[in-house]
Amino acid sequence: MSFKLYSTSFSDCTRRITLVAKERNIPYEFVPVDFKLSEQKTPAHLEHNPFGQVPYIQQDDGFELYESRAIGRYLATQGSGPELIPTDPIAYAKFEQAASVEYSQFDPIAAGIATEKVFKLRRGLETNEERVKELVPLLGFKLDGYEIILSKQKYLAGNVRTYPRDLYHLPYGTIRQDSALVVMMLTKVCVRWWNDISSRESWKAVKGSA
Ligand SMILES: N[C@@H](CCC(=O)N[C@@H](CS)C(=O)NCC(=O)O)C(=O)O
Repeated sequence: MSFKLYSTSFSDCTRRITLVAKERNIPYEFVPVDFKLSEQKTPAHLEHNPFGQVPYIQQDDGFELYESRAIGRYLATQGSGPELIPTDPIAYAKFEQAASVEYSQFDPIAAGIATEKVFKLRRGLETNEERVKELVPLLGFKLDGYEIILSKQKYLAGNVRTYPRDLYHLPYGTIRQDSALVVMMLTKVCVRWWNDISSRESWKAVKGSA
């Protein structure tokens, strides 16, 4: 199996895909989408991603998929390598629980901080420090919950292996080395968990680019 990955090199959501592809030894071809030309908003692009965003993937047989988490989940079932999604119903239920934690507890706040501290600067806009001051304690409360979970088990979904949901924290968790987010992650969350997931070879391979 292989696929074409349509995105930009600075897309953080895209790294959810590339790190799962590395975990599962799946080759891909990167096809750049030019944001400077707003290529992601053209009718041709909307045919592939109706929200005018990246990433999306395309296989030789015509199969296409957008939404980075869904793509990562699909890729986790392809290729070869460590089992990333459990088949046992109880373990799978825990996987879904961890998925929900990443998506609904962590991501909205992490994305808000990333928007203020990184994405706005890329667009030549100023960080709203007041907003950051509101968001950072909120992230802190969420990470208190992580401490409780991770003091009882190795990963968010249990003790077995590293599921995509752990790995999906990496793009926003490391978005800028000096960002408040990283400091929060390293001081509040179980450092063992963070060191474990961020030292994966898959992450080392993709963290600098898509
Ligand atoms: N939920 C989507 C979010 C996609 C998204 O936010 N993509 C960003 C890049 S990481 C983008 O295309 N931004 C440009 C735009 O919205 O015009 C996913 O996970 O794939």
